[in-house]
Amino acid sequence: KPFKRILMTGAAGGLGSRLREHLQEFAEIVRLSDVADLGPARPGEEVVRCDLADRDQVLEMCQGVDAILHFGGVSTETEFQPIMAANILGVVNLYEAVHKLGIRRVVFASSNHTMGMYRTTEIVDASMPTRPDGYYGVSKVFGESLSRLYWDRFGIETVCIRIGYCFPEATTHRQLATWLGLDDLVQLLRRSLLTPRVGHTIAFGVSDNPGKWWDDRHSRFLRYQPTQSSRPFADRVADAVDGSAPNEPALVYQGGPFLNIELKYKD
Ligand code: NAI
Ligand code: 15L
Repeated sequence: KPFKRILMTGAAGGLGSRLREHLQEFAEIVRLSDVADLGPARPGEEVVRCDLADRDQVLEMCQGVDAILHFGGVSTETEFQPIMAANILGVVNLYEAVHKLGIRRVVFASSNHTMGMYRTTEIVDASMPTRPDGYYGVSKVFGESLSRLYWDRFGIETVCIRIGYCFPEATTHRQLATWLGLDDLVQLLRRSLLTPRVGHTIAFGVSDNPGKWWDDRHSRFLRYQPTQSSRPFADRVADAVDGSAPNEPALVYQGGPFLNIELKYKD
């Protein structure tokens, strides 16, 4: 196997639990971590409870690890405090540990909400300025930027995957454009972990959907070739009336429904 031990943060989450059985191909030991309960370790696994906001716990979690899939954190737009703790302080703690321990590569679950203020009529590529649509998007931009710093100063490699909509089914027009199938996500992780030199790369986590908004010209060297598409969901979605006026922010901007969530410092 390519690695002795890899770590996945956020392993109790939606993506973490769907990915769990697919991680064995990457390493002899898969260390799963979350602040939430993960149940008992299965063969080939280790389970570590860790709050990303706790610097000492993060250092401990990263001991003995060869590469990291960083999926832990707040995954939606909400009040700033928990985003700051898990996504901003959390990623600072993670990269500090990565540097101290000499870990060479990270795959960071970034998000399409780093550019949610582009319009749905625009095609976005990785060289365009970020345009986050809320605190959550800003926290992902922070992670992308911090990982860039650690590449430029210390040569630690990161692939930031701006994930679209990675759930089993697409049920809205926006989800048809942004959908990412699980097999395609696994392929992206494989290419991100195994491509010899990735430096600091921003890739788009999207399947081969008709009408997608993102152009992967800057990450083509990863040789990610999606084998899935949202096309099979299109018939069901075609007639769906979502009740929104065409000029509503949720339809105008790529960030979609996150545009309807108020910016909240605290509830
Ligand atoms: P999720 O919310 O189901 O899972 C996130 C996990 O992180 C949870 O198990 C949670 O307990 C853990 N977590 C939260 N705060 C933490 C903390 N302070 N310390 C340690 N762990 C903490 O989210 P999901 O859907 O599994 O997404 C995984 C990652 O991928 C997230 O970083 C999310 O932002 C990103 N992503 C997911 C997309 C999707 O379509 N599912 C789209 C774009 C990005
Ligand atoms: C995200 O970043 C979220 O983590 C996920 O739950 C979805 O809301 C997705 O974006 C999306 O844009 O649909």
